[in-house]
Amino acid sequence: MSKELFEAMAQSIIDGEDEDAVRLAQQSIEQEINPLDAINSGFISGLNEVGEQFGCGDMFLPDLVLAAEAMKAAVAVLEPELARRGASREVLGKVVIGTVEGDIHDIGKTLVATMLSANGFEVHDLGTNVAIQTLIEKVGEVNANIVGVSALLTTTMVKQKHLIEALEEAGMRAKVKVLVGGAPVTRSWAEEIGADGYSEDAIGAVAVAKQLAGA
Ligand code: B1M
Repeated sequence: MSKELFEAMAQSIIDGEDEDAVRLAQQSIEQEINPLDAINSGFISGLNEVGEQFGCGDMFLPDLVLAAEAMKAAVAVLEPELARRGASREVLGKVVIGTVEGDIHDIGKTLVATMLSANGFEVHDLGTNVAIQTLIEKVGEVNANIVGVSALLTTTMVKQKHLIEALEEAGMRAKVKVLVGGAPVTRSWAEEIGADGYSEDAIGAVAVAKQLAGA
């Protein structure tokens, strides 16, 4: 019974059908299925499948965006139930994330934030056009392990470097790992500016974040 429900959950994400995802999440609550199992064995399987197909070029950006939205809708239904049961998911680490100042692109950053959240990170998404000082203050406030910064413009990627310099100046560099990404960002850029992690996509960002958090 659960197996069929989990398969339907995965399929709702692959199809990007947020109404189906919400209905199936509600159904799992009615059937008293552990919401952790619904997320991990059901919905995340679908999101991982979409990520893989996107990586191979078999699915495209609109599919990815719809899948991410369906995933968010399902998790929103399940999270109150998780809290009610006092069964909060194991938190792998705390991540503060945002798109750098001067840059309003948010589709990729939001995908990364959703994937991190879906995979067990506590994510504080500050949105787009985020000032370095705002990122640093949030890192201190929530005691984040990782700060993730996205940049989509060649003119704004330098802000990733400025963040690392500002963390050094604030004496916080040793306390937080810096993860960078975005279309113009490369591994060699990440190495050049002294970032701790780089990923070219959202699926890879989860793997890198797990490494950085020692999870
Ligand atoms: Co803009 N834009 N845009 N744009 N835009 C680009 C980036 C551009 C390459 C288009 C082009 O000219 N070919 C170009 C930049 C050129 C350059 O810098 N060399 C460009 C430009 C010039 C501009 C404006 C300046 C245009 C103008 O106004 N004259 C302007 C800038 C505004 C600003 O930010 N100040 C602008 C505006 C916009 C829109 C608002 C219209 C819109 C954004 C809407 C939104 O985000 N809500 C937009 C869009 C949609 C694009 C393109 C077409 C698509 C970006 C996107 O969402 N990709 C883009 C061209 C392109 O990339 N093909 C372009 C899909 C997304 C899933 O990928 O964001 O790369 P991406 O994220 C990936 C990875 O990069 C990685 O994982 C994600 C998922 O796999 N990743 C991370 C991302 N962040 C990560 C963080 C991590 C790890 C991995 O760790 C923290």
